[in-house]
Amino acid sequence: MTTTIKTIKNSTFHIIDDPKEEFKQGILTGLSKNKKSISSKFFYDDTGSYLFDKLTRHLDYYLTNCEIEILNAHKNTIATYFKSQPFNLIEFGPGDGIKPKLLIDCFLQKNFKFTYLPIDISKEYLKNIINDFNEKEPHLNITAINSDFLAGLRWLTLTSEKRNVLLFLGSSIGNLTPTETIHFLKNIYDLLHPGDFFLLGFDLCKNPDTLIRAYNDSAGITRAFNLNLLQRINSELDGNFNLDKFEHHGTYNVYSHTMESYLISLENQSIDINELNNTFYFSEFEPIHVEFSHKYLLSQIENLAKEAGFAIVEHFFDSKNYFVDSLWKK
Ligand code: AVI
Repeated sequence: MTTTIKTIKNSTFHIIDDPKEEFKQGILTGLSKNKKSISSKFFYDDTGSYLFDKLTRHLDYYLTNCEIEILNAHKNTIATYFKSQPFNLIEFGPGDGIKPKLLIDCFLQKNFKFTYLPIDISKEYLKNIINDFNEKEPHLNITAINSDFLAGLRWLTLTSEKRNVLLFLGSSIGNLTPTETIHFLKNIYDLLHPGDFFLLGFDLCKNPDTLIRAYNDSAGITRAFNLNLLQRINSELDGNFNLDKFEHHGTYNVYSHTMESYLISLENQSIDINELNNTFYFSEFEPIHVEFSHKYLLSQIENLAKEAGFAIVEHFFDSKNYFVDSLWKK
């Protein structure tokens, strides 16, 4: 067993050399707009990550359970595609590691020769995942890559000739805008080698009531997760948001197939953010857009694969057809 953490810095891609500066700029730009917005990438400080992990265990947020069901039911079939040669099992944003562990256990049982390479911008997340796997899977080779997803993938594909199997689970692709999505997929296609695989999670279109429940869960975890953005501004940028004066609102756009999340100001108020040397004015019921979560038709997924250059190998569904893990090949 070997375990390493590599930190990659590479100017070709957007590397976050200074996360605090990026956060400052993001908040300043987003709150200065006519229609205020904050990028959902800022959700994941320690509290945000903790709340998201908690949400994934709540029944209303069906996505995680569906994907766990898919991986459990289809891991042996998925494995048949990778059995022939040693490979790198790369993962973008491994989260709490429960989902990759299902595949990893299966591959280890089959004596596949592979190294697990989680890529994440958070060193803390990577350390946790390494400790967890070292304890539970002492025979697993891990090289954790502390970097932006694309820079990490670029480093890896430049330094290794092995076949790559890239995992991007959990439907995080749905948090990008349509333009960002195709740009991201094309970048991945360019970086992978011919013959490499890409297993990608997508949340499918379904009854809007189910969606609304998932993004307005009965335990209020999503609400706390979204409001934590304001708390993060208070603590990191010396802001004075009163969280009781904003409400979470999750709604489904039936035309774009998108869950949209907003924080809505409950009164006219002005907020000082001292580290930005700025005061922001909110009128009563003014929204801050904080997240898109796109839902997909299978035909849209197939079009995305095609437009990015990938061939579709197989789709793996859960029993309710709520979610799909789609296996693509370069
Ligand atoms: C990380 N991402 C896939 C989640 C989603 O479903 O869009 C983030 C989330 N936002 C609210 N609930 C969960």
